[in-house]
Amino acid sequence: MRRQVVIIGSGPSGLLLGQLLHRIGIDALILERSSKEHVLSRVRAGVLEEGTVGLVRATGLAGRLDAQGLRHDGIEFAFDGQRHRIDLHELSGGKRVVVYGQTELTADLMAGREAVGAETVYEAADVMPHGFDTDTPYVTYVHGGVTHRVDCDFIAGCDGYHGISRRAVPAGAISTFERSYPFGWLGLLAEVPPVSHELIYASHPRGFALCSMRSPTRSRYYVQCDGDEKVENWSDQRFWDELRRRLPADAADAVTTGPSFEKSIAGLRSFVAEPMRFGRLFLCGDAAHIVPPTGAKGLNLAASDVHYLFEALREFYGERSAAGLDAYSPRALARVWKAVRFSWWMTLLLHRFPDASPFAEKLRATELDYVTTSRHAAAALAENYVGLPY
Ligand code: FAS
Ligand code: PHB
Repeated sequence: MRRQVVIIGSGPSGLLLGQLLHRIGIDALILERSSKEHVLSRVRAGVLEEGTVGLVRATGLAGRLDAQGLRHDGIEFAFDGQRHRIDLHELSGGKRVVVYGQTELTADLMAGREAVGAETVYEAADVMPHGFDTDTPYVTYVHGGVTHRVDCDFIAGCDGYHGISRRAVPAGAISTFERSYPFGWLGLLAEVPPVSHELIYASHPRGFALCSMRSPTRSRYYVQCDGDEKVENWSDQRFWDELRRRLPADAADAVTTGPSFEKSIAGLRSFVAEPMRFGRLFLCGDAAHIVPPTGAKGLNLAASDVHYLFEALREFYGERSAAGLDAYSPRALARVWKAVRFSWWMTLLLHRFPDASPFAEKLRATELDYVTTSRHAAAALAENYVGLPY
């Protein structure tokens, strides 16, 4: 079998890239190790930058996103019993974010791919990229007990942090940069109206909390928890009580509780692999970088990687120029590191670190005070939160 591009992974990165390539007649096969149902069962991101929305529109599959996505002009910071609104739209010169669940986006992209008959092999086992340091790369995988080989021009490693693509690169050819955080996020989804029409990022001596949503009737909440916490230790009641303890009184009183239908814990880390290109193999999205979700950047970085890689592939096949391919890694990494910085800064700003010194805690309180009283500081936050230019 031969394809122009083999995409490893059917998450947002792989699906966005696959659809964009299909629309310009470039033949790409997606190999996904999980079932379609498992991919759709994952609850992850919720906030899309305008650049991400634009990319989804370029796939022709933004119908539901445009109809159901919630346009948000601001966010709130809550601390010391008070709420402080950051006017993203005004401070960023007219930009905003759209709240639309990654799960919904993945479903839209999967449906769109099926509608045009583009092939995804689900439950593809032992996927392995080969020969990407030559001009004749190929990928092998096992499906239904049969080993397959796909010869191709390029391999897009869109297989996330735990994928095979980055691990297939010789250790001497790759550098990694990492920081783990001593806590996690316990997330809950419930069919209850959100506590507020915009997101509330709360910083409390007991820990961080986030009030988000998926629709006017579906809420997404998070509370900071210990890094070794187990979700089975958290009844719904315990979650609701802890969430309300970390919110200002008016918000706490306004929380509508109800039975959760999803509850999970995500660890937090910052991670970057450099470079993001190895001959004919290109790393994209979480395969190359991870950010703590505090800045709502993970999915949005995957989108900008896809933008750069798609434009490079379009140029290669359209003009037989490798300039874009050669520029992919430095271009993507320049934006990745700015989002890594912002996500790290937001995480330090809003979370209680168990081993923080009194001096560090005073600095954190000062930073919160500064960003909610200085227009310049708030503008710097806003331009990063709505998404830096591609
Ligand atoms: P993904 O991990 O989404 O997709 C990779 C795909 O590759 C998966 O379907 C996987 O099954 C497949 N795969 C892996 N190994 C493979 C192999 N060997 N062969 C074939 N396929 C393979 N971001 C935010 O902005 N906000 C959030 O709140 C947020 N919460 C998150 C919570 C969790 C638990 C996690 C893990 C991430 C969260 N993120 C969040 C980040 C997340 O949204 C990612 O940025 C986004 O999924 C990136 O998309 P992909 O790069 O496509 O990677
Ligand atoms: C979410 O709705 O899942 C969400 C929103 C903002 C974040 C992280 C997660 O910073």
